Amino acid sequence: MTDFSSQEPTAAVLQWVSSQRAAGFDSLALYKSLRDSGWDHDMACRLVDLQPAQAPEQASAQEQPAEPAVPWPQGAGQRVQLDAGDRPVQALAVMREPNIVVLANLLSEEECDALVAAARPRLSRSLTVSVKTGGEEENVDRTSQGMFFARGESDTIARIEARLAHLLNWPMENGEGLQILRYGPGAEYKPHYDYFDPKEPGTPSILARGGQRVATVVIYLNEPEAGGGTVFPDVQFECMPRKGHAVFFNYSQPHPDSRSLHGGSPVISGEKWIATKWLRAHRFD
Ligand code: PD2
Ligand code: ZN
Repeated sequence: MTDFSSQEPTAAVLQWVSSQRAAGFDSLALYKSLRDSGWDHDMACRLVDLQPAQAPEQASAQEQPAEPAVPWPQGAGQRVQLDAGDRPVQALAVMREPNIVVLANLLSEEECDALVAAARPRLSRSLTVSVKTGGEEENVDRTSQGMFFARGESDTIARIEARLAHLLNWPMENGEGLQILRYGPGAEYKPHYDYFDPKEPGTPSILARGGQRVATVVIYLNEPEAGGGTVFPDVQFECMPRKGHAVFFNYSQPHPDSRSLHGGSPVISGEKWIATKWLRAHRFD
């Protein structure tokens, strides 16, 4: 758990508060984002000019008492066949701490091909969300090309999103739009965490829209000839890409204790296409 209660506000957080005010966020919205990124009640009130009694003393995401609910493929670890609504999906492997499920047949071959065909003309060098600024930037650790679909952009995308919501028991509205990535030979995505680091200055503005990421689904849209597995270095686990299969993992705390460190190994030959779905704690509009 991150505890900033003993910290004095940095110039970065003061600057963030004034930029968010300029963008139209009110004190209570800013208070909530600050609490979610680890500031205590009194300091969050001070930073947004509220009297302590004016803000509902809301627990930060990190302080919530019981383990918060996170997405999970319903039935994984108890049976192979899972109910994804419109399609049977299989849970082939289940690991705990980190919480990983390898899913078979999440997408049909036709759905994989349709996503690749729709994404191909819209690819550009991949950007990642910067927790320093809250904006987007090129990342040397990520040498792929990518694009985002809007949620529900086509019938195929809406069907896949409804399937994921059913399977994972998580509202469709809490999902980011599907991201498509293409890796050529030598391209990789070095190990990283998908959650936003609560200590970074740009994180509160990212969390203002949908809260933390709590789970990831990496869906394989094709099979590279060699390389390109998804690796979890903390447990030396690697999931190899198989068309239509996926690897799911969740992280209930935005902390390395989740052991959710993961990366995309270099493609050795052929190319690798994936669709990534990130799930947020709250509605993402
Ligand atoms: O391509 C992958 O296997 C991979 C690895 C790590 C994708 C992501 N992260 C991601 O999209 O977050
Ligand atoms: Zn990732």
